Amino acid sequence: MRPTTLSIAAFQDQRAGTSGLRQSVARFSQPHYVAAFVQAVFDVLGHVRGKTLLLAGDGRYFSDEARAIIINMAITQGAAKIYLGKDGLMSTPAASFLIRELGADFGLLLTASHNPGGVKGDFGIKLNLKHGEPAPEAVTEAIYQRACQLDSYHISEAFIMPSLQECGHTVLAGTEIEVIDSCALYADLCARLFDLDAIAAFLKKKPMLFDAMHGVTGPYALELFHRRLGLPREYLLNLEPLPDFGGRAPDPNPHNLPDLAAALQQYGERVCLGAASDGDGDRYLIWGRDGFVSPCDSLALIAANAGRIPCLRGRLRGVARSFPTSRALDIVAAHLNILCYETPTGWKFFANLLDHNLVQLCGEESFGMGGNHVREKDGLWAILCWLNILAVSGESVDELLAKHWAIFGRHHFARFDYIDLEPEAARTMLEDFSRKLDSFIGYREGDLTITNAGNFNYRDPLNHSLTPNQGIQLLFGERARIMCRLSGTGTTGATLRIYTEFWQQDVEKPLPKPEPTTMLAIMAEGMLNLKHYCGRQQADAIT
Ligand code: VG1
Ligand code: CO
Repeated sequence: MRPTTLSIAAFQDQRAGTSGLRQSVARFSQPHYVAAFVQAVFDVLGHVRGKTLLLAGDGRYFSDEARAIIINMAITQGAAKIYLGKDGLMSTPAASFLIRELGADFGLLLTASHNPGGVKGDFGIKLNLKHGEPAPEAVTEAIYQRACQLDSYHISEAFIMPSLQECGHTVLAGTEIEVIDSCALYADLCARLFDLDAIAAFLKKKPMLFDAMHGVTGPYALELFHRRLGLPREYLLNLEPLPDFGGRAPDPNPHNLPDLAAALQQYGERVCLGAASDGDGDRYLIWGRDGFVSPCDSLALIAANAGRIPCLRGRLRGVARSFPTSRALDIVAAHLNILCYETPTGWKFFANLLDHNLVQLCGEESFGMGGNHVREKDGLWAILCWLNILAVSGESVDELLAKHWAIFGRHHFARFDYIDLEPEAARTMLEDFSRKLDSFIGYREGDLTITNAGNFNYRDPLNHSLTPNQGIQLLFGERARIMCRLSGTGTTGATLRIYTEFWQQDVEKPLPKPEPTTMLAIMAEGMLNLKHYCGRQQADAIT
């Protein structure tokens, strides 16, 4: 290896969004783009000399190229050690776990999560710090500022990439490289958190279907569900990680899961549920006989049934949800007499609460849930929570939900996405809306009245840092809510998300007509003046 310093013109677009830096593959593959971002990361973290770095990833297109650049730069700049997943694969939750477990200083995760992959898809890099937590905004902002100024980086010529096909150690130019089987280590962790014997016995009677969506969880599912829990292979779908995820976005919502839907039809009553996870393994979906479980309900139900899950039993002191996630969780928390924290969208805001053990369970409406075993949401962990409850309760997914709603009422929830809006128009629309919010207080629609309206600003209860303007919400007392914000994970145009929630306190009574979540979204479109600003009348996707 021959160290060299390359001069570059700085990139001005390396600001991380909700979860890491995400751009199209076309942008990421510009000469020096990855290297410039990585140099900015190393500079902001001090330096990489003598440090241990963990490199994870979901196997998407462009991972090999990016990984080679990062390893080369880390070795050139004197890293002590680099951990890598076998075949270059490591899920986001496994990376979060292993950064802490193995004592790495930080991790770089090569993933754009649920975004599509392939030559025409997206690529991304997430940065996680030494507790395994996603880098907070102060750090990602400093990296962006550094990248805007960067005029050179350090790399070597004649670098030969080590093989990732076998686990083991090598030393390259003074840096130790260790390839690990993260699937086995992750499954060992799960064995400490859940009653795997009870789950295995249950799955023998009533198997589940799992769709890995050609993302990173395929090998984890083989290790955990097949080898350790004895689930026959035929129940595991789309296990092979593919660079383009088989051509579909690896986003586990029912629209993207035709194979799982068909298998659920085929197996009918013979399976207990259908499940799936996203590209990098931090999200999950649970599909019962009556349809998929709303992630907001799932979170609330897991909190209410914590006593049936070994890692949560007797441990819940607090719970947290992102602000657009329904208040189904709040009702359960009040019932359990524990605190419920409300944070902005994105897992990084939960990390501090988890680190200080203020919360032991958190979740988001976007199919994300996790506990304090790691500092990321964890798709397979969420699925195991459900399986553990099913195994000990003897009830089905739909029976459990029906019971839950009978006790706590049902928070109907829907998310409406308006994709590829003109970014300037979308921003102006939200700014103008936010200035008018006061005028909506007192507005009535049927028997719902707006009681409060404002921007969602978050103050971290521990370090007291303020994160302002994370979205807008309109409250109809406890009964309903409208939330809206712009997505921070897209790579083209702007995506507006409108979220609506309606609490049906007594599920015996019929829902009002028209259907409240749709009615509230139509109301929000009107208040935002969406058609006027963005020329749109209808959502592109409803979940
Ligand atoms: C989306 C979700 C958010 C999630 C984020 C990262 O962000 O809404 O809840 O934390 O993706 O998830 P946004 O800004 O597009 O709404 V993942 O699985 O992409 O790491
Ligand atoms: Co993800």
